[in-house]
Amino acid sequence: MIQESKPSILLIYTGGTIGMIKDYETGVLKAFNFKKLLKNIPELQLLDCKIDTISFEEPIDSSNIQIENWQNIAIIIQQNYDNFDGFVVLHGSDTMSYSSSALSFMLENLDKPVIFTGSQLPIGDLRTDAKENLITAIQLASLQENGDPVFKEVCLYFEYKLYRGNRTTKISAEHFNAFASPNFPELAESGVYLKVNKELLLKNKEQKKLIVHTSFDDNVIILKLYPGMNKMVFTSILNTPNIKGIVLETYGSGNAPTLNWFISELQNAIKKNICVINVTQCSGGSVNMGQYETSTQLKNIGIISGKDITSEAAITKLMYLLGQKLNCKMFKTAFETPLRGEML
Ligand code: ASN
Repeated sequence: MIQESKPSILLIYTGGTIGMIKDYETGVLKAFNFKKLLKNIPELQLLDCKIDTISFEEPIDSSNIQIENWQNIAIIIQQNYDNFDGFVVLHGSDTMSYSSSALSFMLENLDKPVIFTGSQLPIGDLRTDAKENLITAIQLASLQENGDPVFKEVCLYFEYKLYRGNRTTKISAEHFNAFASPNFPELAESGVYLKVNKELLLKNKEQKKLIVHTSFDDNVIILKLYPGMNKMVFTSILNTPNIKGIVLETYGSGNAPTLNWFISELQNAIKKNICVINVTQCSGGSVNMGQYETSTQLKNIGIISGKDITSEAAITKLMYLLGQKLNCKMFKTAFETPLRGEML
């Protein structure tokens, strides 16, 4: 009889509340060495998989996350890709949606799960949400069908739900249910059974080889419109030295002021090859330029539609595509095309 080997999972610890401890002098939560903490979670021994861990040399609060950290995670996955069946990235919740979006663009042709998780309370806390998040994330990363991983994309698991990472946004600083995926249903739900919505999953049908893109361009900005924004402020932001891309958070279905100075400043930016992406500041729904008079000019001057993308996915996709050095026309087509299931 052939013995099926257990799935092997690599836990990548970057930091975040999950592994923090309280500094009793100041009362402040600080990142801690996770390998030591892992020894205190006996439940992990009971899981039907082999687990290895790797930790950032200096774990960080995710508010300190930088492009170099994303590159570091991508390289760890690349270097260990053939030796593991799945990857669980332990990460602070504050910027987890940005990081899971960034990694989704960095990892092309993924055919293994990369699941981000973390917690709202440290794993050592009596009422912690960390254990459930960690254990179920590992179980989901180990799920296989005929020896093939079920999830072949970058996901985010939190409070009983597995989401497509680049569709998520953090919605609460205090609820255990801290994330939402307003424009895309969850990929799986954990109850008495693990219920997987198979029809929603990304597939690597042609079984192409993993490509890791680590070149990101950080000459970008997210600019949220608000009534009362004056010309000086708007113009100076658009003229930031070296700026190459702007995610413009507009109203409703992609609407903005029709003021002459506003439109002509945007037009000047586009003439200077600055890519301007229209995303909605609503938490759900899509940009639809041309639906209202207040978005028609934006469409006509060549603003790129972010459709139903989140701001987190838009800014990371922008950094990724600028890193690919596409010409302006190709850039627009590429941005408006779903690359990793991040938009319609
Ligand atoms: N500040 C923490 C972080 O993002 C919050 C958390 O993990 N819940 O690293």
